[in-house]
Amino acid sequence: MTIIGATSLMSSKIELATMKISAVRVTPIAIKDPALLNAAGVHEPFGLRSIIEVVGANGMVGLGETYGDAPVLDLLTRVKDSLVGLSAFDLNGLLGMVIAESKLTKTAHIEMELAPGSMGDNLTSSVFSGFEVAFLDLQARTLGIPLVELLGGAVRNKVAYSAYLFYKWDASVDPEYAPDPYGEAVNPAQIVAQAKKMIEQYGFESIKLKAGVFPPDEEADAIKALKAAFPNHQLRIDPNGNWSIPTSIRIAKRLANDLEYYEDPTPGLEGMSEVYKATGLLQATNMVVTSWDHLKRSVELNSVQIVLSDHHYWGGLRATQALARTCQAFGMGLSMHSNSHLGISLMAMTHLAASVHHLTYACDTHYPWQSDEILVGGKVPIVGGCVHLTDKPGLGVELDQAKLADLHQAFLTCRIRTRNDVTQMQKFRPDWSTVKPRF
Ligand code: GKR
Ligand code: MG
Repeated sequence: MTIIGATSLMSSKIELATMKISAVRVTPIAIKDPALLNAAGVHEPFGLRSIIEVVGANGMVGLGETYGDAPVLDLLTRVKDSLVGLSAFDLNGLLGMVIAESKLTKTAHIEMELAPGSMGDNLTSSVFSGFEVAFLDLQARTLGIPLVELLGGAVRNKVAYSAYLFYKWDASVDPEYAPDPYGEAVNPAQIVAQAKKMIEQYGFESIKLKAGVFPPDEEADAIKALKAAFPNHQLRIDPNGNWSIPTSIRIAKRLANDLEYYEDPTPGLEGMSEVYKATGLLQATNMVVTSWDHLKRSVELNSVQIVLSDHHYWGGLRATQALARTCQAFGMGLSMHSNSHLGISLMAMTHLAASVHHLTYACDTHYPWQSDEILVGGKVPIVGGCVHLTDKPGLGVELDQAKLADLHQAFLTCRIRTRNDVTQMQKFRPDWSTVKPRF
């Protein structure tokens, strides 16, 4: 009996060790996006994502999601076939292949910021992270365990997200935008109405206002109005580096007692450091610390006290765990950034956040702004402001192939190939240009 048990254990070990990738599919999709305003301009009517399916020799499929902009899609597409034959457990082999292929890439460096926080220099990480999540999902499905177990296990069984408010136009501004339930938000009263609607539906307990759009005092008035309407919620404001140092210091003084943290008020590590010295208000970033080099310099200058992690550009789930440890070592807090995304990314963010003790802030998510989904059963539920983990294997979600095909068709017919909020704004305001900081 013992001998049979040992033999079958050994053979299943061998099966796992030789569990090869038999196919990899990368499908670009376009998802409807509302006219959300930011420092760069306005969101286009579609956001781009890449959906990754990694098929194992056991027939199981691991899922991943990452950016869908042309440089990312190009590198994903060029790497994917070289992964066939690799062990689903060989994440270092995967990294080596992505790095090798990216060295052959001649992507022109993007000088202009196309959207706030768009990181042209994090291409390799954005591609690796999409595959890494799919590999980990396949590993976990093969083992019959939730993905979080591969990250060391869950330290919490639900992950809190924040209500991510945007100034926005009504869809009627252009027939290309699909109608959305929120309508226009261009003043404090409409921002409060947006928050009420979102919080009523999802139960969020923290609120983030995307700022850098209207004159800073009007945006500070919106925070004051939110504080009056939601006295017990944590509040954040994020002008995406669109305020000068004096403006940032002045607004910090107005909002000192209202904010949980001040996110990217002004450009650059040096600028952020000056604002912190003058105000003492905790500062967070997803713009000035997006690599290990930046982190080192930020520690030297004390520019930011909270890093917004994002596995899509920090190099995957495991690299983001390392970032968490590093932040902890330097006494820095950790939160989480997002860009327009669907449920596979949301679940990857959730499994990651559930595994990190140090992640004590509610995470950002654009998910309430997305009406499209490619998952069986539709959208991932957000209840009481949280996404709950389940005991389903892997990420815990399944792909609906018919919905994937529809959104791939949307990609084929939409004109967008790389996100550009600046040129989209120029459609409405021909004289619009990138000025940083604008206020
Ligand atoms: O979706 O407009 C947006 C955001 O401004 C996004 O581009 C940022 O990367 O959400 C991000 C942020 O926190 O800066
Ligand atoms: Mg930000």
